[in-house]
Amino acid sequence: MMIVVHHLNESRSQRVLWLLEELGIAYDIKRYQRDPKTMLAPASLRAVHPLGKSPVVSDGELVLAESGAIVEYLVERYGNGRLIPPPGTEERLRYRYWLHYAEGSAMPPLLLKLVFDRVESGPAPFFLRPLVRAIASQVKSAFIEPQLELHLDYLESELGKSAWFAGPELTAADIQMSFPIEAARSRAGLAADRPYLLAFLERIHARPAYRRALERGGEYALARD
Ligand SMILES: N[C@@H](CCC(=O)N[C@@H](CS)C(=O)NCC(=O)O)C(=O)O
Repeated sequence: MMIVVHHLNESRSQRVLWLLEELGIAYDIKRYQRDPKTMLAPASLRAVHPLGKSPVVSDGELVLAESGAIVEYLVERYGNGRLIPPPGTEERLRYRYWLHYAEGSAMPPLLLKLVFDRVESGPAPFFLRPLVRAIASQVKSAFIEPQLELHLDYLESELGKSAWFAGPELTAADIQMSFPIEAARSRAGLAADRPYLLAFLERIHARPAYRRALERGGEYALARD
């Protein structure tokens, strides 16, 4: 029985491919293409999971969604202790923290940024356009951008303390954290004053397993330097 990754182009499922490559697990990819206008996943993904969001992984009869849950499942079921700190250690707590933080705390302001950038530059009836733009720009500068700065400053200082998020070794929490950091670079820009974040991206992008996952996954502009 083969693991199948239901993979949407330019999406969070890229990091599941990376994890599978790091663990050396065989898998198949079923591809889904975003609608170029709305960027939404095709309806066919809803046949696999009711939300129709990527990643979804099937392993025999089991169908799993939500990238954090998928990462935990794969590491527990197939990892043999790899990519996870030993139980009872401080690193294990940090591992769990970052695994949750990536989707629970880092992604919401990044998603808001994406949405409000689109509202700001998207179509609107001409008589409303100045108003729509002013509101979007106000929400961004008063709320979204300061929140993003807060998170990026925090991540920068955390990576200044240890090489990887949970400690001195790469863990699956780094794989989970890669998406918000790649998205931050592409949506908000990471300047030279965030050297630890930039070095993190360079280090992960140089890993053979990351490169193999990119080759198999295809289109993923977020990794482009
Ligand atoms: N928190 C979920 C988010 C899933 C999610 O929103 N996936 C995006 C891809 S990055 C998606 O499928 N978007 C297309 C859509 O919503 O139709 C996870 O980590 O799995």
